[in-house]
Order: sequence, then structure tokens, then C-alpha cells
Amino acid sequence: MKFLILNGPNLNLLGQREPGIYGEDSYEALCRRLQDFAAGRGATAECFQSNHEGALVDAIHGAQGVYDAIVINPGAFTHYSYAILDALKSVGVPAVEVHISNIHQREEFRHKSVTAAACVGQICGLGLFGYEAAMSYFLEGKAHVC
Ligand code: CA2
Repeated sequence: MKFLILNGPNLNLLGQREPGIYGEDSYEALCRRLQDFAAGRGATAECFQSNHEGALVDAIHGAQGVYDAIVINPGAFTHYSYAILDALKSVGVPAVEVHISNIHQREEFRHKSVTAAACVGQICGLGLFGYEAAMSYFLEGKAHVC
């Protein structure tokens, strides 16, 4: 199984600020961890992070026919990006949305995800393990197109 792991704005700063919310591991360490996790299960994981909405939309479009599943943390775009919502809807690649923090325990504006509607499901509040939980969902063969 081929995974595309997408991370949105500011997630390149993981481990550098707000460790109480996002933990102490860097973005690079997260990617290595997910690549190792995939490799240990006969899968591959390619990581892409961008602070730009259009770059994430392009990456989602490019996933069609190339990847079996998308694991996406859209960052703050979660809360208002109809462009990412539409991109996820436009490809036949199933996606799970992941948030490191529990968005429901935080500011009101973080409670709403506009992008989750295009995903099979959403995982939040489990830290970096959430990415592995999302990958496990697909690896266990429960994937379906929304
Ligand atoms: O909990 C999550 O994973 C979020 O998607 C992270 C986004 C936030 O806008 C969402 O509401 C929830 C923000 C990521 C900011 O990432 C940083 C990482 C380290 C240091 C500073 C920011």
C-alpha cells in the first residue's frame, strides 16, 4: 500500500514551538517514523508539507492513480479551506484527517472541520500516533472511497 502523508501550514515547525500542544518531535522525525511504520508493514509513505493551499491542492490531485490512501493534517486550512475539501472530493483516493491536538478542547474556531466531510473519518487528540492509527485503518483493509 502506498500512502501520501500531507501536512499543512506550520506543521514544519513541529517540535520547535508549543511542545505542550504538539509534542517535542520534529516534522522530519514524524516523517521518518511514518516511513518506518509503513516499511515495517510492507507499505510506503511519502510525506509532503506545505504552507500554501494551492500546493496541497496540487498534491491531492497528483495522488490520483499514484497512492492508495491519503493521511492529511490540513493544519489551519481544516477550518476554512473549501479548496482542499473540493480537491479531496475530486480524487478517488480515500483520505483520513488527522489532528495532533484535540481540536474540540481548544478555541471555538478549531471545533469545525470543513475538510473532514471529504474524508472517511477523522482522528484527533492522539498526538503523532494519530497518523499511525490512520495508516493502520487502511492497512487493515477497511478502506473505501467516500
Ligand atoms: O492539531 C492539529 O494537528 C492541528 O491541525 C494543527 C494546526 C491547527 O491550526 C489546527 O487547528 C489543529 C496548526 C499547526 C501549528 O503547528 C505548529 C507546530 C509547532 C509549533 C507551532 C505550530
